Amino acid sequence: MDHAADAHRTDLMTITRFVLNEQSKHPESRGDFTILLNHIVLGCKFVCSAVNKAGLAKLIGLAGETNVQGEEQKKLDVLSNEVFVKALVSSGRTSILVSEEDEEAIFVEPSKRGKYCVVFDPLDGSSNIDCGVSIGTIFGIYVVKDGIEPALHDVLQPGKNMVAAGYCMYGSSCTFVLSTGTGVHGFTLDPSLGEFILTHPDIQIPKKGKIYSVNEGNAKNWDGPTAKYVEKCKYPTDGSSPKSLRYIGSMVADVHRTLLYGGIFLYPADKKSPNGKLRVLYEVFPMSFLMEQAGGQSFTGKERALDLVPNKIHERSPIFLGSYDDVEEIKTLYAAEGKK
Ligand code: AHM
Ligand code: MG
Repeated sequence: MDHAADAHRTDLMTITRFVLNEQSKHPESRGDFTILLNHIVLGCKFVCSAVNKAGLAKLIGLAGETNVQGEEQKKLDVLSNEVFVKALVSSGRTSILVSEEDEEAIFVEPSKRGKYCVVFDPLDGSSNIDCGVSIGTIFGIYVVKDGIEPALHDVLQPGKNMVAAGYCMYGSSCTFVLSTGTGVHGFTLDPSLGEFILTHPDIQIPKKGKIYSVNEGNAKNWDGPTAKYVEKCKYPTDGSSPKSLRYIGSMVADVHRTLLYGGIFLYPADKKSPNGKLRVLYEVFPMSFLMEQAGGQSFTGKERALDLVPNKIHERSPIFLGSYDDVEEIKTLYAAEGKK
């Protein structure tokens, strides 16, 4: 019998244990964050199970269609949103929720309020569900200002004010990636235990990568610096090898690969979408927070992404994120353009 392996199995670092350890470094903490995170994790487990069963359960149908029982079918993104909203409200630790699925911010009723605001995309990349591509949940967490009635300005804050951010990827395994501002840590769902186990402690993105990731179908509408950068990826002028192109079209999967293997992910502005496509609060900020915590960078074409101050909850921004050196290159191209 392999006693070493056995000993390991009895000492699993679950996500709750990990967060409790972090919390013990702050004696003033009352465990609110651990409770909030447990509710987010519960939502992710629910969505993971629903995504895995989607084909079988015919959950893929359009919202508004009826199933054989005559009940209205819910699309997975609608279902996921309901799950997260209910989980977050019932945690008793939130005051404001911003979801990609809801036009307006949700203000939690006073009796259930807590000190956190959560911004989230319950099921990003959901247009990929039908073909089984990895999709995910993205979230960021702010703290409301003490003693003041929660208001929209509590969530219209720059990304650098987030206290935590993460995503859960529903792929060949279910992976939860989290940062509370002390590095980036990855957990994998052990389906037999129903627990996320620490499998990727302290993720560091390679300083330079060999992959670029962008929807090149938009190339004819790109601006000069983006076009130049992608040209350099394909035809490097410094004697290095061309980069490989990988684009899934599902942000969580593209960013997860970028975090682990290095490289750059771009969703730039173009003539048709001058602000790009991705949403500042629950796509750009959480992923930028993770990139910086892993030693990478994130840039909007104008500034550090986490410095941006959103004016609207569903605002969009161009985004370039990934390995430090790769993002540095695109920053240089935009700086040169600015001097023209
Ligand atoms: P969604 O929030 O409507 O799912 O759209 C966001 C997704 C991201 O996951 C992905 O990075 C991007 O859209 C892909 O866009 P495109 O199809 O334009 O390349
Ligand atoms: Mg989305």
